[in-house]
Amino acid sequence: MWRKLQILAACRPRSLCTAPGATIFALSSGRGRCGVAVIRTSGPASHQALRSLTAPRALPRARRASLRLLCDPRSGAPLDRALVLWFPGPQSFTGEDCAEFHVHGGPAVVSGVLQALSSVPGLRPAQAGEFTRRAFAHGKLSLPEVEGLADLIHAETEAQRRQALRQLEGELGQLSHSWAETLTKALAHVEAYIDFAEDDNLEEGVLEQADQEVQALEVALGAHLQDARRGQRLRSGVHVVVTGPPNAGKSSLVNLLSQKPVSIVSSEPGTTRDVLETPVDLAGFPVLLSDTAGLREGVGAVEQEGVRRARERLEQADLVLAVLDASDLAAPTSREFLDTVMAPLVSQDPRGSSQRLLLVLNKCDLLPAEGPHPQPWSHPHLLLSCLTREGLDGLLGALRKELAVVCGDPSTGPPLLTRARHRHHLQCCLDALGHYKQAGDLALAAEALRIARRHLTQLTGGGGSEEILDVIFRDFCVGK
Ligand SMILES: Nc1nc2c(ncn2[C@@H]2O[C@H](COP(=O)(O)OP(=O)(O)O)[C@@H](O)[C@H]2O)c(=O)[nH]1
Ligand SMILES: [Mg+2]
Repeated sequence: MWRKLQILAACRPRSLCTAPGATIFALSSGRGRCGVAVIRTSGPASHQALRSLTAPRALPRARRASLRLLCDPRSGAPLDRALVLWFPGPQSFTGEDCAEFHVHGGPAVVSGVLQALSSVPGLRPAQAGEFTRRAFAHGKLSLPEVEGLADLIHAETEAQRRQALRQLEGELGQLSHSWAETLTKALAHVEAYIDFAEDDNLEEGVLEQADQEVQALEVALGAHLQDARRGQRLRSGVHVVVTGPPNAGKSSLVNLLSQKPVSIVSSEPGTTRDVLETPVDLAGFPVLLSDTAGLREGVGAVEQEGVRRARERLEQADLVLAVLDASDLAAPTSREFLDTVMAPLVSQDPRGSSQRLLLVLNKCDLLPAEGPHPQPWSHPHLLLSCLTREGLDGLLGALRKELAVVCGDPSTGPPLLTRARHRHHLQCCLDALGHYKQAGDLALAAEALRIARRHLTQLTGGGGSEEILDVIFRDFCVGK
């Protein structure tokens, strides 16, 4: 039944759903059988909802858990013995009156309580993200905090969780708020000059002061924009592409790292043709690991297509894992790979390219125990055996280091930009500051500052359009 109620909510027209004054309810914990399920309400009829289900008892004390027998208000039939909480607004998650019912998590209990709530006048099922949207509308959360909350709910790895939590704590919002204040001050100086330039009482050097403030802000914004998209990468996953000549052990390595049989492993060269992508949590970082066709020339049409796809994927990689057969470095395919693929990668200007590279020499179990280690390339390499797992710890350590470079440490340093939306507003703000410097007259300069400031306010959600809000809240599930 509660599923049906959610479908009902999804079908309602927007005007009805977002109408202020309606009291919404939803299951806020996960679906399925569980120990405890949390159902909550938000809106002016929340106290009515609590009273109706817990009659004849009075409202519990605010923000204190109380044990109550829940009954269906229509039939009086008992539904469950549950903990209930009462959060009078504005001291609640949404800023409105809220109630919570912590019931036993069986589907029949949950559906019984949801049906009982739907019978209380003034209550209707919540839409996806509607609780958070109300919190935003009542100034409880800024837009970056809302985004942080969405990311926290979706976080699958430790590093993603740390980054989302920082954003939820509002660091990016506070930072852009302080930048907006700087611009307000600069704008006040410029406007004062426009209005009172002739006035002797005007402090000297007001325009120079505004220029200095703008310049300092330009530097700060520039530094944030030059973050190599670390925050975005951490949010959406780092692209790690495994490449190398045929038969080097690429698929074996993908299976080893993902701990599942993603790719077929075979001694027959050219087994892997399609790009096989699998999400992996590597040392707390979210990785999209791609296995690709072995790179070689002069093969049939299907394998050629595989090689084309492999090259295409290689270009999109944040981190390249190049795999070679340590016991077969003199083979023509190994040499060709080193000359045609590795050489351009290694010679890339490290500042110009954000692609990282790890060279792995696999099948080290086939090397003679005594004797010199292979040195195929000036680039440092790691020895590994996918067969015996020798060298795996070393590889995992190296991967952790590389991923920390690609994603940055989400716990330290300035808050990272986690979305293209943040980057867009900061870039537009920076562009407007450029116009300020080039402005031919003071009126244009003041207008440029206003535009720059507007972008910072939009970043935190002020003056954001409905469409943008819709996109952001779409990430939420019903009950959030
Ligand atoms: N001795 C040895 N054989 C390996 C190792 N890794 C992979 N192989 C074998 O090498 C062959 C090719 O492996 P595969 O992962 O399919 O290579 P790919 O073509 O690069 O994907 C298979 O027969 C594997 O069993 C290793 O570390 N040592
Ligand atoms: Mg393969």
